[in-house]
This record gives sequence, structure tokens and C-alpha cells, in this order.
Amino acid sequence: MALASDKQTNEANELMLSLPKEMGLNAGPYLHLFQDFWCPSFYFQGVINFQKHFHAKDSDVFLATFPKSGTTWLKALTFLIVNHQRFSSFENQPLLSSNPHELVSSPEFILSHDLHDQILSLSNMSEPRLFSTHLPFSALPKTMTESKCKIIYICRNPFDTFVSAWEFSTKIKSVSSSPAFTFEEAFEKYCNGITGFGPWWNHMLGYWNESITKPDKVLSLKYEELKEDTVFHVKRIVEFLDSPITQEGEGTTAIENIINLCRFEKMKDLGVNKSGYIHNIAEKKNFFRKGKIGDWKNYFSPSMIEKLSTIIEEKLSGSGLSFKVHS
Ligand code: PAP
Repeated sequence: MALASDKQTNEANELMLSLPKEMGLNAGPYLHLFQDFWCPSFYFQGVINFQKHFHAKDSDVFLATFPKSGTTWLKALTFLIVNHQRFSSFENQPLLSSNPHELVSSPEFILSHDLHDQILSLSNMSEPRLFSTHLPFSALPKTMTESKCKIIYICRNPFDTFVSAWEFSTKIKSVSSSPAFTFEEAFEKYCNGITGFGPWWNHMLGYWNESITKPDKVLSLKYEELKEDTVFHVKRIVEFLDSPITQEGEGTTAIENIINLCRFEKMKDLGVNKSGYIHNIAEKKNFFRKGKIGDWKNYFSPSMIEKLSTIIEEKLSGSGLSFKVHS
């Protein structure tokens, strides 16, 4: 007799097989065009379950990102802000013994297996629950858009995002021996929007537009701005979340401590981030590569610069969203 979960898996598989597909850079290896975005096969069942079975709570906080835009950093910062009162001293911070991806997980991953048990454990999580997602805004479950849960989005200039994704893909377990594409081929796909959870411009614009019309619901950040003035933007997160961390006196010290603990060099250097895997395919250490703005300059040919600049201009023009990439 087929179990309910088997039936569900079969339905998702059938749906997945009926969709247009392309080879992806990693996590898949295929991408399926589902609801106007390229969903990696690795996440397909989880995305369906997230949309169908997840129940958002008003107190939930979601970190939404296009891959390689600053997810790990945002997870670390927000985890510390949200849990500010739970840990009495910095010495016993879970961030010192766990990778941020182990502390903040995404429903599209959690719900990809053992659905009923996972739904139960999600409902028992202490509040506020902190989650992440790579889903575009348009694909989020209604329960998220209808509840009062808050969403923090971070985006990054498309040049560095691409290089970061490329480098990461060459180190993923399943493709490390033979990457599916050359750098140039991967770039073409990226320019056509064919990347996991892409097109990247739709991803950015979906959250960006929502942050303009509903600033209490969606806070939009940029990786570059967070790097250039971390204090200012961390304070924006603190305010957005109505966090009890005050911004004066002891609160200032708390914010400084949070920022210091999440500094790239500090996190890269933690023993916990030097070995082991996330989701059994990505080595933790590979989430901390260079953490710089402008590394793309070491990779792009003049024609690639021109091509991507034109696409950025075409896709983002009139939106108010822009990136300083040539400084
Ligand atoms: P994910 O979406 O797969 O989780 P994500 O964390 O968004 O990945 O991207 C990793 C990038 O963030 C890496 O950029 P790079 O390849 O250009 O170096 C990584 O170095 C950078 N990163 C990770 N942690 C931090 C941090 N604490 N501060 C700044 N950048 C960071």
C-alpha cells in the first residue's frame, strides 16, 4: 500500500518531469522552470511542501536571499539579534560552535523529507522562529504574505554574486571532479537568468518592490552597503525587528559585539566553520571564500563586463534598485 508521503513524492516527481529543465551549476544537477523561476531538483519536493504545508506565525522572521548574496552573514547577524536575550554571555554563543546554516534553516530544505515530523517540530520551535529561504517573493506561500511575519532580504551586485556562485560550484561534492560548465558557459546561463532560484533580476525586483510598498514587512539590504557601513545597517535590522536591543549605552556595545562576532575573518577562523558539510554536499569552509567587494574584476573580460552591465541596466532600470560596480 502506498504511503501518503510516497504519493506526494510521486506527484512532485511527475510534476517536475513535466517542466522545462536545464542543467544547473550545482545542487541538482537540474533546474526546473516552475512558477517562473528555476527550481533546483534538490529542492523541488521541499518547495512544494513549503508552499502547501507551512504555516507562518506573525512573529516569524525570514531571511530571503538569492544564493551567494550574503546569506551566511545575514543569518549570523540576525541570529544574534533575535536571540540577544537568550544567551547571557558571548562565550556561550551557539555561533561559536555551529555554522550559521545549522542555526537558521530553510523550510524548502527542512520540508523536503519526513514532512509530518518536520511540520510538528516547526510548530514546536520557540518564538520568534528564524528561517531563511531562497524562494523568489512571488513563490512564497500565501501564509507568509498574509501573516505579519517579517522578511529581511539581502542582494549583492550581480558581478560578485556570479563569481561567488561560480567558485562555490567548482567545490560542490557532486561536481567537484568535473564542473558541468566552463566559466564562460556558466556566465551565458547567468545572463539568460538560468541559475538556481533565478532569474536573479526577478528575484531582486520581487523583494525590492515589496520593500518599497510594504516597508514594515520587507527590509531590503545590499551586501556592499552592509560591508561599507555595518553599524548603520545592523541598526536598521534591529529597528525593523523591534528588537529590545537599545541603540544607546549598553545597546551600542551589544551591537558592536554582534558585528565583531560576525566579521568575515572571525567567522572564517572559527573551528566550526573549517570542517564538515552543510546538507552533506557543501563544505562549511566554502561559505567563507574572500568576502570582498569587487573580486569579479579578476574574472571578467571587457565583453563580459559590457554584457552584464547592459543586462543590469535593462532589467533594473526604473526600479530604483542599482549597484555601484565600477568604483
Ligand atoms: P549561500 O547563499 O549559498 O548561503 P552566501 O553566504 O550568500 O551563500 O554567499 C557566500 C558569500 O558570502 C561568499 O562570498 P565570496 O565568494 O565573494 O567570498 C562569502 O565569502 C561571503 N561571506 C560569508 N560570510 C561572510 C561574512 N561574515 N561577512 C562578509 N561576507 C561573508
